[in-house]
Amino acid sequence: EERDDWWRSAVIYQVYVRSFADGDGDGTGDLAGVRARLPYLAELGVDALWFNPWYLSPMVDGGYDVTDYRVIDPAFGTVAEAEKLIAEARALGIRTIVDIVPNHVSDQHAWFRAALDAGPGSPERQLFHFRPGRGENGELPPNDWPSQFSPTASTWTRVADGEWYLHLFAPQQPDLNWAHPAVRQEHEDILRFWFDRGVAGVRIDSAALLAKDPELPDFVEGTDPHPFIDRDELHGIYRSWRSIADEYGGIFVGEVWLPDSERFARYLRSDELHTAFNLSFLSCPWDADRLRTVIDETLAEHAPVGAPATWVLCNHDITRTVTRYGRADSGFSFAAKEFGTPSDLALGTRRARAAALLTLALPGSVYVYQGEELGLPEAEVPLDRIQDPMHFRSGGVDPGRDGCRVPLPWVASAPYAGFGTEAAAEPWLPQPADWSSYAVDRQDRDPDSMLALYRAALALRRATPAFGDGPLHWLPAAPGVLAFERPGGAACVVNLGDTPAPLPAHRELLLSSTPLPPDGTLPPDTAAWLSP
Ligand code: TEU
Repeated sequence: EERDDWWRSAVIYQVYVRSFADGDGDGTGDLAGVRARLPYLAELGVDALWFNPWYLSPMVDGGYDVTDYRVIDPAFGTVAEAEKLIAEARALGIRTIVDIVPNHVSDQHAWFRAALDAGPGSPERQLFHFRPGRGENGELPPNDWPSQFSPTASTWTRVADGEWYLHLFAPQQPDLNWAHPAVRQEHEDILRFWFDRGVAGVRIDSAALLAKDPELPDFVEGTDPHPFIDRDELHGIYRSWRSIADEYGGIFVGEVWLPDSERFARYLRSDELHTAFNLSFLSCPWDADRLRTVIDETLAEHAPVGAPATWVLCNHDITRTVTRYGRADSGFSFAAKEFGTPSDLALGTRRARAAALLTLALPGSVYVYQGEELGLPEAEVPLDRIQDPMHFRSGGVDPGRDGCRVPLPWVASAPYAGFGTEAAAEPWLPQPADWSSYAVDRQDRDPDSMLALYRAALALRRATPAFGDGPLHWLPAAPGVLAFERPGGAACVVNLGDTPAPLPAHRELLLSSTPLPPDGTLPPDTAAWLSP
């Protein structure tokens, strides 16, 4: 059945192509690997796939450094193959969302190479932020903006002729000048290029960073407007993008990291973005009061603009959920990298199972990051194998984000846990020794596995449309317990306390995150879905 508001309640699976499945055996995931696993994704029961950038790229930042938006990186496949994938997924009822990175391009992009060649004062340089340096000989960067990858790294790099260019991320990711009409035109054409190829939606990378104060002033804490975050010019850009999406019935999800909920909601006005990631669970500890506050605030900020909330437990930038929830501070510091003892991981896994049922019962749409359905922990990547530019920008202090990007385990008995073909090369990032214990084929046969839980929950969510977009009604509950009801009366109860909690009476159990005792109580770190 076709619904044009599918996105208001969708479960969207995030595919980090490089690490999903390797179809040609070169050690890197690819479109052939995804196509071969479409039946797996259909059986899992997701509504859409969001693909991290799959375009031509030197992969300095895992593809967030794009050389050409109209070409698929040859390590992944071709545009013709992407079109096949989009159509095959659609035939299984799965929509496709692509990732557009408008803030910057690769330093290998034709525009940047031309800008380097053309020199100071040229029209080619106007497409970026080139400036002379400060100091007597221009030897100091034009301003003091800190890098998004590390507070101690600069956002400026000097080129041979003495000018500097701005890059909020790595030096290989020069920022585009969004005040230039050609930059706007090019991105509108790119949107059409992918909508014409059948995609249902677009994720907008770093969506609040594109616009810059043209004076590029030093950053003074508390300055309003901020010189490069959340500037008003952005809303005009997204309004014109929206009119393009509307021609195709396509949708947007913005990566809008903003602490201020009113400012965040402005991106969700009816003529701008359909949705934006609500990333508040990523920095919220496993605590009933704190989670309830986050849920209430999230729903309150979305309500006035009529946009559905999105729920995110994990993504390719964040320490994996079971590792976060296994920590003494239970998830508070998503960027910290401690890997946890086996008993931390057991606790984290238990909580991640409960968190899955919690998010899947909340109003709105839910994002599931590949491997979350397998309960993968954050992997410890040996220092000499780390590839993430965040690690290098921080001078080696931050291990970076590779630990959540390790290639997936598919077949326990196969080399490299079946990430690739029979005689495949070693995966681009090494897998931990126990990776095969998480393999899909093993979990497939185990009714108590994380995979079995996700399959059951997604099937039940489909059969219970009230678990999607719509109102939420809190039920009375013991301290440390969250209990709420959705339209039609289905309920979700989560025990975040350390003693068993009574379950509401006169309801039938639909699903629990771990098996329940016969005495009708809900053990600590457990969630249950109950019938009306
Ligand atoms: O991330 C944007 C962003 O703000 C990141 O710096 C984020 O704060 C950090 O990763 C948190 O640990 C997006 C992409 O999701 C990320 O993978 C890219 O590296 C980045 O943009 C640059 O394109």
